[in-house]
Amino acid sequence: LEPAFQFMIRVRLPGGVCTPRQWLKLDELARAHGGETLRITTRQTFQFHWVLKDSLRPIIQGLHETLLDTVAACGDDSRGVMCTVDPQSSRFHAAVAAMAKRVSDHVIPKTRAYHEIWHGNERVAGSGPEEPFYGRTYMPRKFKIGFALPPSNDIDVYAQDLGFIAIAGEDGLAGFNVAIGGGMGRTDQAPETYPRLASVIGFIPADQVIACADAVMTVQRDYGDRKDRQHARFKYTIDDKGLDWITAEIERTMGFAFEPPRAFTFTSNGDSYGWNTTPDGRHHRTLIIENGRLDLGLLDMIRDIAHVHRGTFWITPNQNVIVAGVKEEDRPTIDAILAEHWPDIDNFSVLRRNAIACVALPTCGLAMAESERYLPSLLDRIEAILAENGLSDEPITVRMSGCPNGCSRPYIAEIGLTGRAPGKYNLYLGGGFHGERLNRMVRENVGEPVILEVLADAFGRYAREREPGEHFGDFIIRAGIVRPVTEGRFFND
Ligand code: SRM
Ligand code: SF4
Repeated sequence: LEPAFQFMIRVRLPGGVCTPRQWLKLDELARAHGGETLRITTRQTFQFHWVLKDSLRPIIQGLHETLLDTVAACGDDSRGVMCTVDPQSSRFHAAVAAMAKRVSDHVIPKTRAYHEIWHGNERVAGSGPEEPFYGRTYMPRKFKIGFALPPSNDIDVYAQDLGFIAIAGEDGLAGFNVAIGGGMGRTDQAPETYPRLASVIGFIPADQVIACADAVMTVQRDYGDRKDRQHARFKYTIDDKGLDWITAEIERTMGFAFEPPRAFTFTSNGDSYGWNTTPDGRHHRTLIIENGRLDLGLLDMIRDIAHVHRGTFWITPNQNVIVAGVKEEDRPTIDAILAEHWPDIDNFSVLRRNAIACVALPTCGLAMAESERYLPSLLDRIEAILAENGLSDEPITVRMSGCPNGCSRPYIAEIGLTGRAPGKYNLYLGGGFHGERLNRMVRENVGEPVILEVLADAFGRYAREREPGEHFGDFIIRAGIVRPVTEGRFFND
């Protein structure tokens, strides 16, 4: 008798855009084979958990019926390509989302093995093991690409190996600033590992995106560390070789030089909640999905919406769902469905709206502590302290991960928590509100009482001493509560 192995399946969904038909298929598969739950991830896609071996093929074949796949959702290759979905930034959304899809299709492995294994396709001549870009050895490590549309930095562009920041011109989209070398993962007690913010190295016209992605990935493919996996991400290649050297090598591979970076401003890395209307007259309704976990109640609600919705769904990097592209006349129908299933759907505190937790226990094999299942109750207590200090309306970013890998991008949160042991976390403060600054550890391996005590002190001072409009993370730095981390390699100093 074979053990009942269970698997996680991650869908490839470039830019987080999904049609109602695809949603209905995902819903059906989750109910039939995924433990009646679906998980929205921090990279704008879906994960099925609790999948038994016999269910792998039905899920992958079911996804294929609606043109979805799981290619390169994991592995040493280019992962899911992200794209800003915040409706406040949607002037170029359609164009840039299409570009994210194009880049994703371009950078995924071209092997036919996936189709042979999961769809029973015959091997055909030329479908051998050699990959045109990845060769036999693929990338040294995972590689992450994302497109940001200022003023929203919802994708956390500084956490991407390769980030493109859209720049408007007089007649539309001019091109992109290119940022390289972001990453979050680190290991406790291993100071040679650290999170790093991506460095902006220049500007490229919009029609050079594929050439640039190819060149950047080529440089990491050829120079990344293939001996030590803990040191194999692009961020370490850049710090080892030097940013100037890497930039020159990318330019040499592309065959042209970057222009100087152009001006841009980010204001937030969160989502815009409720209804938002874009200049094209379309309406977009953000639904808060706490920690991205869709239980049966939420699945029922969104299934009802998917049956009548004539636009698309956008999955946000903050693990929420936007019912996007709704016509004026369809708004009442969507509102009626929401009211029927969840009358107080918007009743989330400002703190909770800006909070993210990774999956962690019970499904993540690397988890050292709870995250998704614990953060909601910790937030109850933090909300109470904020209320005592008159700070309930202050947006403050909180991110929890069950281990130092940082799947919730905790090292750029104003309050970051990473699991060390059951009930114990490292506490970090001082990250930038829109993801522009790393935070720093203020307490190591502590439980809830210490976390709350440190936060109560910091909130008290923030309430008394902050300047108008000053974000919590900025205050923590200005007040000298923590020293700023100027570069990733100094994170552990
Ligand atoms: Fe992650 C590994 C979940 C986004 C850094 N991540 C894992 C695994 C697959 C555990 C494993 O290897 O066995 C987790 C599966 C847990 C489960 O039960 O589902 C896992 N990562 C997730 C998700 C689902 C978290 C979430 O709650 O949404 C996110 C899926 C994203 C997606 O759709 O592709 C997720 N992971 C991230 C991010 C955020 C991002 O990419 O923007 C990061 C930090 C950015 C980065 O890569 O530096 C991240 N995950 C890691 C790492 C550390 C990598 C490193 O450089 O050290 C690992 C461990 C590893 O690769 O060895 C990891
Ligand atoms: Fe698992 Fe750690 Fe990622 Fe959380 S941060 S999902 S515990 S690997």
